Order: sequence, then C-alpha cells, then structure tokens
Amino acid sequence: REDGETPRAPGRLVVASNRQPYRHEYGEDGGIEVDAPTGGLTAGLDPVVSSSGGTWIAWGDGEADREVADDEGRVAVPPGEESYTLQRVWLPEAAVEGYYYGFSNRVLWPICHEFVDLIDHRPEDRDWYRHVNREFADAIVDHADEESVVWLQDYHLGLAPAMVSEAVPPETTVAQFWHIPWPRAGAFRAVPDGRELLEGLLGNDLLGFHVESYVATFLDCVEEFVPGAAVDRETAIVGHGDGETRVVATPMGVDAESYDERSRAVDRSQWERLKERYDLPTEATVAVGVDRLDYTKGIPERLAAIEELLAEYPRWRGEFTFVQKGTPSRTDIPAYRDLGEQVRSEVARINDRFGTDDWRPIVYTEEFFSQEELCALYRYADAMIVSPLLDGMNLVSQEYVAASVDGGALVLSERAGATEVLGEDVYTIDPAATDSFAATIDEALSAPEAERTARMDRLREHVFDHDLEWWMDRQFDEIARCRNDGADRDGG
Ligand code: GDG
Repeated sequence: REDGETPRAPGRLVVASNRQPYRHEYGEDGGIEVDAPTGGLTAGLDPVVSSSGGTWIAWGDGEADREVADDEGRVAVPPGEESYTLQRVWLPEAAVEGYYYGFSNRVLWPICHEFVDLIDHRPEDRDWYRHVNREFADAIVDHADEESVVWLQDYHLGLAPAMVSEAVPPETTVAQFWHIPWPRAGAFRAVPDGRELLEGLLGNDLLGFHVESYVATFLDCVEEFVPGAAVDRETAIVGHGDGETRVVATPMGVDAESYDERSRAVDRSQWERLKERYDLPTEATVAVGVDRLDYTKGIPERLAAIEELLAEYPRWRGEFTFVQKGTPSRTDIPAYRDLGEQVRSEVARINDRFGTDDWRPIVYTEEFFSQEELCALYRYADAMIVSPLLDGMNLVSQEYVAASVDGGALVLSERAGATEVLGEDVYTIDPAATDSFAATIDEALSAPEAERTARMDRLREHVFDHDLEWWMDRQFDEIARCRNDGADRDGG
C-alpha cells in the first residue's frame, strides 16, 4: 500500500459493532440531519469499508434512523457517496437495557477491568445478551458470502462469532477485535456461563487484543474453562472441534496525522478563548486529563495526586492548574452516577482547601469539546495525566502525543495498554501510589525542556509509525494469513 492510500481489506468487509458510523437525527427545522464520525476507530474504518464496499451492521436508534432506512433497516452511506450499506439492527428498549446497560456494562466491563465488586448481574440480562448477539449474527449471515471478511468489534458481541461461523460458508473469514483488557482467570471465573462466552469467541478465525498480556490471559482462560480445546502457546493458535482460532496482539493507534494537522491549525486565540471560558490564569503551568467518566480511568486517584502535589510541593500553588474534562457516559448505571458525584465533590473540596481569590487549582468540566477544542487543549497543555486502574489501550494518551506539536510530557499509568507500547519515554506512575504519583507529576513538569522535548520527539515518532492505518494493515494482514491457511487446509 502506498503512503496515504486507504488500507485495503482482504475481501468484502462485513463490519459489526454496537455503535453505528452514521446517526440520523431531526434538526431544529424538522429536517433530517446526519451525524458523521469525527474521531477514533469509526472515523478511520469508514473510508476502508467505503473502498472495499460491503456492509456495516450496528444498533440503529431513534425515529429519524428509522425514517431514512428501508423496510429491512438498510441505508446507503456515506451521504453523497453511498458506497456501502449500513444495516441497522432495531432493539426494543428492554433489549438495550439488558444487553447494553446490563450484561455488557454491568457484568463484562467490570470483570474485564477486574472490578469484580462492581458486578451487578441480573439473570435476564444474560438472555438479552444472547438474544441481541443472535440478532447481529443473523444480520451478518444475511450479508456474508465466501468472499466476505466478517470483522466484529468489541465485547458487546462475544457470542455472535460462533453463531456466524456455524451458518456461513467455510471460506468466509470471521475475525474480531476485543478493545478492552482480558482478565486473569481468577476474575474471569465471575462471568456467568463463562465457557459459553469463550466458545463464542472461538468461533472467530482471528481474535485480536491490544497487547500480549491479554493474549496470554485469554489463552489461560481457554485452558482452564474449555475442556478439549488445544492451546498452542508458541503460535497462540487454539484448536477446537473442526476449527482453529489464531489469537494476536495488535496495539491500536490513532490517526496521528490528523491530530497533528488539526493541532497546527489551532491558533493561540482559540487557546486564549478556552482560558477565558474556564478562567485559567494567563501564565500558569497547565496539565490536562480527558476521559469518559468511568471508574476504570482512575480520576479520583489523579485528584488525590494533585492534592498531594499542592500539599508537598507548595511552589506549584498559584502556579499550576489542572484541567479535567469528564465525558458523562453510561449514566443509567449507579456506579457511574456515583463516580460523577465523587469527582465533582473532590474537585470542590480540593479547590476549597488550596484555592485563593484569583486561583483555582482544578478546573473541571463535563462540556463536550469539538475536535478543534480538544486539540487546542492537547497542544497548549504542558502535560497530560492519564491514570487508569486498568485500560485496554487508551487512545487519549496517543492523541495528546500526536497533537503535542510544540512539546509536552505524558504522565501515564503502568496499567494502561498504552504503556506497554509507548515504553520508557512516558512518565510512568502507579495510580494507587499517591506519593510517588505526585512526585512524578512534579518531575514531568519541572524536567529540563531539552529532556521533555527529547522524550516527546521519540513518543511522536512511535505514535506516527504505529498509527490507526498501521493497526488496520496489521489486522488485515493477519486476516489474509487466516484466509490463506484456510485455503491451504481445504486444498490439502
Ligand atoms: C475503549 C477502551 C481503548 C473524550 N471526550 C471527548 C472526546 N473523547 C474521545 C477521545 C478518545 C475517546 O473519546 C476515548 O478513547 P479511549 O481509548 O481513551 O477510552 P475508551 O472510551 O474507554 O475506549 C480503551 C479504546 O476502546 C479503543 O480500542 O483504547 O482502552 O476502554 O478518542 O478523544 N472527543 C471529543 N470531545 C470530547 O469531549 N471530540
């Protein structure tokens, strides 16, 4: 593939994900507007499906979505180009509650992040998860043939692969990428009918994780909970029945070029406007945090470290401001609402303790930022602090690096997948060790500019070399390898 060309899938793609690439909504004048993807995987994958032709299957939601789709739930996208089919799966409210807010996010999410005390399992949620996986699988089967590459995304669709592979021709390749961590066997044990989930995933020809440690824990779980499966540790291939699943680690990257470009296009006045809006001092040193409001992201731990920094390193008082952007998410789930309250009240408490008439140490906002505002924040901040207790990869940290065109420093938790790939040029912290966490923030902010620049230059090189397109190429290479191996087996 030439530089700048769209990655090419090794077949007609049938992508399946919980969230859809295009959402239709009624505008103020009552006309229908379409909301196109702006960042992350969806935005990156859209042109790839466009050029391979094919289908994207996802949960369709709302009246406008229904109005534009045909009787089968199909609509041609992208608008104006109409190069592939968006197949919407309609889910009644009870299904969304059970499959999405229930089994996916009250059971699988906490278990995969090893927060077993937050599991909230309602037996009917498991049935809804099965039911919705069946709906997705049926839709996939409708669109897939010998030439197709089925590519499922994430933990919402853990049972669908086996349902699909039973029904499609043997030549069809079924692959999946699991975006969150895979837990150790001790935590996995808490998954109700865990073996069924493992067998669901073994319906894939290829199963991808971000990093090797998740591949290893997945293979551990297969060995422990799926009797009869043959795990080859050397090749990371699992044999089961007539099938074979190759398990690989391919760390996901970000569209580094577009963050770099957007960031260069931001001018200082945009940053000045943000500073005015949030009442930031003109000359302060600024560190930022950008996260979904999720208990895995270690936001209270980060606030504790900021408090410690201000208590133990008093020269930062009046000189340093921490800006935390929290994006409310899954607010139907009590643990998420509790976290929101905890974060807001901790911010208020710390601001009360250290703030003065003209200085607020922590600025907290839940407003949604445009990509431009996000880039202004990334570019002009002196450091970013990312402190998850466990995180599959963490894209925000890589976006920050890509947008840091005039330098900066990344303070990153040792428990994020991103640490395994970004290596020693980040300022690594243990989010639970408040003292050393604070000391590392101090170190990152006060390191000589030459050291900060050298580290950031190396991080940028890595993030540009391992960007989103690189990740897709690697997935597609692995898929092509599965197809060739399959053809060899069938031929011999
Ligand atoms: C899961 C895994 C893995 C946030 N606020 C705004 C905004 N965002 C965007 C960021 C970033 C995305 O949301 C968050 O991605 P992360 O990777 O940091 O975290 P999760 O949402 O938990 O993602 C994670 C990922 O899947 C991919 O495999 O890395 O480990 O948990 O892109 O920029 N974007 C805009 N305004 C905001 O206010 N525009």
